[in-house]
Amino acid sequence: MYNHQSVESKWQKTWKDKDVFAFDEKSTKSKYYVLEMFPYPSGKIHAGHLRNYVIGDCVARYKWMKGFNVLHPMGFDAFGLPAENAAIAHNIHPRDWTYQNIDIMRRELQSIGLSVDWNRELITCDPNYYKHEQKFFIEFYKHGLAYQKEAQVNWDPIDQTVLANEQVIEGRGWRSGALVERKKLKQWFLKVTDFSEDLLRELKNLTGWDERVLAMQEKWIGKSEGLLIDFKITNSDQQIQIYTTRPETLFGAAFLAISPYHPISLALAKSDSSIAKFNTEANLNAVDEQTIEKQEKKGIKTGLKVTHPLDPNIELDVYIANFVLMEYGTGAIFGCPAHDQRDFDFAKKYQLPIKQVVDEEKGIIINSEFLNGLSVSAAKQKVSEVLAAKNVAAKKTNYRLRDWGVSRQRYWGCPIPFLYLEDGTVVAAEDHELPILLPADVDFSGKHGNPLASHPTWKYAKYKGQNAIRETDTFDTFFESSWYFLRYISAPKDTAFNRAAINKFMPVDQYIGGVEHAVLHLLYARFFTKALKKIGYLDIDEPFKNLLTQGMIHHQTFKTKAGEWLFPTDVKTENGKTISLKTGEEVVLGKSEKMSKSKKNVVGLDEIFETHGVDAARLFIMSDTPPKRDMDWTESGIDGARRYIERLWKLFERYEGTISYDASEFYDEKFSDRKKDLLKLTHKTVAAVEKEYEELGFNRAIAKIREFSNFLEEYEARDAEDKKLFNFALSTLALLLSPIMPHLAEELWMKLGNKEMISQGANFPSYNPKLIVEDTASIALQVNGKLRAVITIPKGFSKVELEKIALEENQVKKHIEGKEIRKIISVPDKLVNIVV
Ligand code: ANZ
Repeated sequence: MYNHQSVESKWQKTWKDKDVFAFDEKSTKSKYYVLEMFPYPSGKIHAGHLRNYVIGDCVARYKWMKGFNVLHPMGFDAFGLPAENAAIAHNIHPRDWTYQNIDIMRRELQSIGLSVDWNRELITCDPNYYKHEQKFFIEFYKHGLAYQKEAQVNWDPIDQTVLANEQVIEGRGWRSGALVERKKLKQWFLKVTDFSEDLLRELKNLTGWDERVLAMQEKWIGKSEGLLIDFKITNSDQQIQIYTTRPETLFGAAFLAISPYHPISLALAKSDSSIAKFNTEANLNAVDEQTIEKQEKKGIKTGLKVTHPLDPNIELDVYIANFVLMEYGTGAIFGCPAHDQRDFDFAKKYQLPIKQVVDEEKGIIINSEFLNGLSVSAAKQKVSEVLAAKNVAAKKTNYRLRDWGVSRQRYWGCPIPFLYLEDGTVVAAEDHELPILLPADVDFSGKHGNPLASHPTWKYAKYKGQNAIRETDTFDTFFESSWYFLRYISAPKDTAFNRAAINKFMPVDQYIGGVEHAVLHLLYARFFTKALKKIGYLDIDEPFKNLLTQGMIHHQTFKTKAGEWLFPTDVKTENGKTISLKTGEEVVLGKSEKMSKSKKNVVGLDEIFETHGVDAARLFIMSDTPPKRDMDWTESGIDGARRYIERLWKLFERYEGTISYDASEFYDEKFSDRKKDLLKLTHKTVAAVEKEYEELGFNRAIAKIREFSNFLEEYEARDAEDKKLFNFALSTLALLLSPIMPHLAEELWMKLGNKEMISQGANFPSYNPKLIVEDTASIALQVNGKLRAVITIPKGFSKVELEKIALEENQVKKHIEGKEIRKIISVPDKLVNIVV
C-alpha cells in the first residue's frame, strides 16, 4: 500500500525547506509567469479553488521541467465586505477575521503541494500594498483619469453600499440579494471610457484568450455606430436629440421616448404630479440593464409633440418611458415598433401604430417614401445624407462601456486619499500624509452605515494648516486586483514596483481563473495597465498573454423525501439503491449541478486528502475533462484515481538495478520487436504528452500516460537489456507524471535511485523524432511490371486491401482503362502488379 499521508507531507516539507520554487530574478533562462487568480480569504478552499490552482500548478511544474525560469506566486485579495459582515455578526475585527482566514487558507493551499514561491506572497489589506494605490489614484487624478461626479448609483440597502452595475444581478445585490435602489451620491470615477477604443481594438491581439471571454468583453464595451438625430418640438424652437443605429427605419417611427432622468422629464416633473410620480416609480425599479430589459415597458405622455425629420406632415407624441436609459446615447430614442421588441411591447400597450418598413426576407425598405426599394445599407446611407444636408443629424460612435465608479461606503477597503476643505474644495492628500491608514478602533455594530464616517476623530484632518475632512469612502476591491500581478514581480518598499523588472517579466504568460471574471476583473486589469502606462509608470499594453477560464465543478444532488438537501457523505449506494445513512430511508437522486453550499452537493477536501491523498484529488480533477469545460465530481472518479496510484506504486516495485535515462542511448536496430515496441511507445508517449501539456490538454495527456503504464504492466523484462529498457521507461513515466502528481512522482523518482528531486531541476524527457514516426511502407504500383505510382501507407495492409487501393489509384486506372484484368500480384508492404 502506498502511504500517501507520509509521502505527501514529506515532500511538501522538503520542497519548503529547500525553497525549490523560489523565483530567481537574476536567472538567464527564459522567464515564464504562471498566475492563478488569487483567492478571497473566505476561510476554506473549495473544489473550484482546487481545480484552479492545480491547473496552474501543472502548467508551472511542466514549464520548470522545460527549463524555464518560472514565476508562480500566490497572495490574498483581502479587502471586502464579508470581513465586515463577519465583524458585525461575530464581533471580531475585520482585520483579525481576514488574517485568521489567510492562515487557514495558506495552510490549505500549501497542502495541495503547489509549486508556489511563497516568499512573494502579498496581502492586499496590508498598508505596504495599498499605500501604492493611493499614490496611483492621486496620479490618475492629476492626469484627468480620476474624477468626482454626482451620480445615480445602485444602492444596496442591506449592505449599505454602492454597487457597480456588474454587482447587480437581476436587480439584486450580488452578495446581499437585496433589491437594489437608485440614489444620487458624489462618487469617484476612473475614466475607463478614455480607453474604450483601445480596450476593444487590442482584444484582437489577445490570441491566447478564451474566445468566450473575448466575446463577452467585446459585448461589454459595446461599440455601436449610429446617428444622432434632432427632432423639432412643435410650437417651439427646441429639439430632442435621439440616438439610433437604425436610421433606415425612420419612417416606421411611431413615437419618441425619453428617459425618466432626461432633463425634459425632470423639468416636467416639477409642474406635473403624475409625471413626477411616474419618474419616481421608474427610479425605484430601474437598476441594471437586465432588469430594465425584462420589466414591463411603461410610459407616460409628456404632451409634447415632435415633427418627423423626413416628413413635416408627420407628428409624433413624446413619452417618458421606463426602458430608455439616461446613461446611453442621448437618453432619448425614436420608437419603431415593427423592428424593435421593446418598442413593439410599448406600442401594444399604448395602441400605437406598428408599421413595417423593412422587408426582412428581401432585405429592402418598404412603406418609406423615397427610400422604397433600397437595401438596408443603402437606405442607412441615404437617410444619413439627407438629414446631414438639413443639418439635423450627425454620425456618432457610442460605447456601452461606462466609467468605473470606485467609491464604496465601507470600512474594510483602501481609503481614498482625498480631503474636503471648509470651502468645499476637494484636494489630494499631501505626500507626507501617505499612506492614509485605516483606523483600528471602529464601531461594527452595523447601525451607523460606514464606520469611517461615524468614527469620532479619524476624518478630521489638516491640509496645509486648514481644517479638512477626509474622504470616508474606500476603493472598490477590484482596485486591488487590478495590479497585484505587477507587485509579485518586484515589491520595493517605497514604490509600487520596479519598472525594469516589470519590463523583463511581464506579461503574465498564463493566467487562469473563473469565467465569472470575464468582464469585471479582466477588463479593469486591462484598463489599469493602460492607465498606468499613460501616467508614465509602465511600458506594457496588456497584462495577460494567455488566459484559461476553467469550467465549474458539478456534483450530484441528494434530497430526502421531505425535500431536505443531503451531503454526499450523508448517503450511501448499495445494490442500486441510495439511502440516507442517518435514517436508512431511500433518498431522491437529483441531477448533477454546480457545487453549492445551499444544495449541499459539496465535498470536504480535507477528508479526501486524508483518505485518498492530494495526488489522487489532483489526478482526478485533471483526468476526464478538459480544463475549460464543466466537470462532474464523483466518488467513483476519486476512488478510481486512488486505485491507479496504487497500480503505479506496484509497477515501480518491479524496478531493479541501475538506471540510465538518456533516450537515444538505447536504440539498436538489432533489438527484438518487443523491445523496439517498448522503446517506441516510450518515445511516442513523451511526444504526445508534451504536445498535450503545451496545449493544456491535461486530460488527454493523462490518457496517454495511462496507455503507457498499462503497456508497462504487461511488459515482461526477460534479460538484462530488457531490464535496462524497462527502467528507462519507468523513469520516463515518473517524469511525465510529475506535473499532475508531484508527490508520488518525487517518491517514485527516488525509488529509481535518483539523488536529486525532480523539482530540483530534472528536465522533461526528450524523445527521438525518428522513433515516433508511424510505421509506413512505400508501395510500388505497377501495371504489366511497369512502375506507375508509389504510395505511402501504414504498414500491414492485407493483399486484398492492397489490391483495392491500387485499383483506385489514378495513374493505375489510366493504364488499365478498358482492358481486362488478367491477374494481380500483391506483396504486402512492397508492391502491387496488375497484369492486363
Ligand atoms: C431606432 C430603432 C429601430 C432602433 C429599430 C433599434 C431598432 P445599440 O446597438 O446597442 O447601440 N437606444 C438608443 N439609446 C437608448 C437608450 N438611452 N436607452 C434605450 N435604448 C436606446 O442600440 C442602439 C439602439 O438602442 C438604438 O437604435 C435605439 O433604438 C436604442 F428597428 O433606434 B434604435
